[in-house]
This record gives sequence, structure tokens and C-alpha cells, in this order.
Amino acid sequence: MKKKLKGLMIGLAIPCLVVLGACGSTETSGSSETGIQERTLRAGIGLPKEHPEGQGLAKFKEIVEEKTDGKITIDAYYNAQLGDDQKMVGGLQAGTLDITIPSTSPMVGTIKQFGIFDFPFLFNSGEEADAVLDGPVGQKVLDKLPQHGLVGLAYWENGFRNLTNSVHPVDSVEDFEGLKIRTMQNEVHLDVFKKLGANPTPMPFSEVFTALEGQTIDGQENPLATILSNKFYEVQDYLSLTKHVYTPFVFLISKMTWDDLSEEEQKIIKEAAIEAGEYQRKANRKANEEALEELKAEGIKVNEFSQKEKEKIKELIQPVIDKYSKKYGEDLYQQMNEQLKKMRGEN
Ligand code: KDG
Repeated sequence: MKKKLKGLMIGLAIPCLVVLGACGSTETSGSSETGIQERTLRAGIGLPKEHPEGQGLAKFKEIVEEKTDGKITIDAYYNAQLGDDQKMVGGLQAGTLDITIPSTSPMVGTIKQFGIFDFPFLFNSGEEADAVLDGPVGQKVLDKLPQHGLVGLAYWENGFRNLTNSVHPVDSVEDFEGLKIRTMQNEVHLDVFKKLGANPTPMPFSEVFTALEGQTIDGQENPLATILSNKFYEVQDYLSLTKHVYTPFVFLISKMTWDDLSEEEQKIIKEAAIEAGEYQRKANRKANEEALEELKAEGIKVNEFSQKEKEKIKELIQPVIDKYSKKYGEDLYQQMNEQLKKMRGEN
């Protein structure tokens, strides 16, 4: 009860708490309790158990229960059983859920700094994304979370997104014209697709299949492993390998839950989130490599999207990047680009 009251206080009086320095990275105060207590943590995600994100959560559960000899158990909920990303994040802030691992994109409305990861063609590889997310830039963004009643423990991988639709193959910028495309609830993605002449609409993930089936939308964009795991090939005819943007997942725990853990418990949970994250990234890259042949076998028509057309998109959307990099933090954006240039030997 005491924790719940404190949680409510957090919601109501953020400014004063920040000043009192209750924020910043995961070094937030652990409970005075020592050792490991019997407890069950509830964890929810929006994707199926067989998806690499589900496999990662199952791995996390295995590690925690092993390292605590079953004293801490993880109740895992898959397939948006507990709601979509934004609803589950709200559950963490309200103390009704302990753990969720959303895409960072739908969270930009709450923590704007996550938006610097939503710019198209930012990362050339998963390894580049890992270096930025697991480095100082990624940590600086996680440090913004405690003031919102959240603690970020690690970044996992959703991946490079590709466009599917049921109208026509998209292999040029002009082909986006008028297509009704679902995006995550993310202002950068919406503005980018508007710039390409499409008609984008934001929508929670669990509503996408029905909207495609009912043709209230023409298309959507997700990594290949998600297009396969959620059977979008049943309601989509064309897959364009645009790889137009990379989406991270972020492993979140409720700050109320975190502060209730002993230092020892916090250490086990954080290390498990990181270890399961490495496992998940590997599983995700393997699944995305293998998914293309399985999708072709399911009958979806696949086309490449040329570098020439990608360069056209980059030019068209530069004003969107200029607008939002200012809003989300020019310094952080520059620091990220410096790191990427260095990795590419460009400076
Ligand atoms: O848990 C699933 C969600 O994280 C969801 O964001 C997946 O990429 C996704 C989407 O398109 O919404």
C-alpha cells in the first residue's frame, strides 16, 4: 500500500521529485530489504510467444527463476493479452503491471528522446544499433525514465521494418501515393509517410490484422519475423523490402516494483534483462533472415527497393528529420551521428 501511495504521488508531483534527485538510471534506491523474497512479477508483451520477442521473455523468465531458485517467478503474458504497448506502459506507471518490453516508437509521446531512433535509414546494421543503444546515447535516454515512474534495464531488437500492402508492388517513391498505411503511434513515422504521399494512420498493433482483413487500411510496415508470426501474409499481397527504419524494444520495469526490490534482486533482474536481450537479438536476426523464404512460400509477392529510391526518400524526408531532431534533442542526435560516423570511419 505505502508504495502504491508513493506511486500516485509520483504521478501528481513530478517536478518536485525530480529536484529531490529521485531520478537517473537504474541506480534508483533499492528497498532496505536484503536477500531474495518470494514474489511473482507479471510481464506482458504485444507479440506471440513464438516471436523472437516472446522467446526473449521466456528466456528472461528462465534466468530469473534459475538464479533465485524459484523464489522470484515471472508470470509472462503474450499477444497483447494485457493490452498494447501504451496500455502496458501505463500499467507499469500505475503499479498494476511489473514489466513490459514495448517498441520505443509508441513511447515518444511520453519520453520524446526515444524519437531520435525513429529516423529512417539511420542504422545500416543491427550491430550499429546495438553500439548506439548500449552506449552513452542509449543510456542518456534511459535516464529520462524514472521521472515517468519507469526504469529501463536494456534494449532488445524489434528490427528493420518493411512495407506490405494489398494494392500494388511498391518499388518507387511514386508508388506510395494514396496508400492507406498503418503506422505505430509515432509522429515521425506519420510525417515521413505523409511526405511520401501516402495516407498514414496510427494504430495499436493488436488491431492491425483485422484492419488489413477489413481493408480499412491498405498496408502496414514491420520486420519480416513479425509479418510472418502475425500472419499478415494472409491479408497482404505485396512485400517491398524497404528496410526503411529500425525499431528498438526497451525492457521496462515499473519504478514502484524496482524500488521494492532489494539491491541483490535488482542485480539479478537487470543482468537477466541484458542476458535475455543478447539471446533475443540473436534469435531475432536469425528469424528475420529465415522469414523471407517462408513468406514467399506463403505466396506474398516480394520486390526489392533500390538504393536509388532510398536516396530519393532520404532527400524528401530531411525536413522531417530537421524538425524532430530539434524537438527531441539536437545534442543527443549529434552525439549519435558522431558515434555512427566514427564506426563507419567517416570522421
Ligand atoms: O509488442 C509488440 C509491439 O511492440 C509492437 O510495437 C510491434 O512493431 C510493432 C508494431 O508495429 O506495433
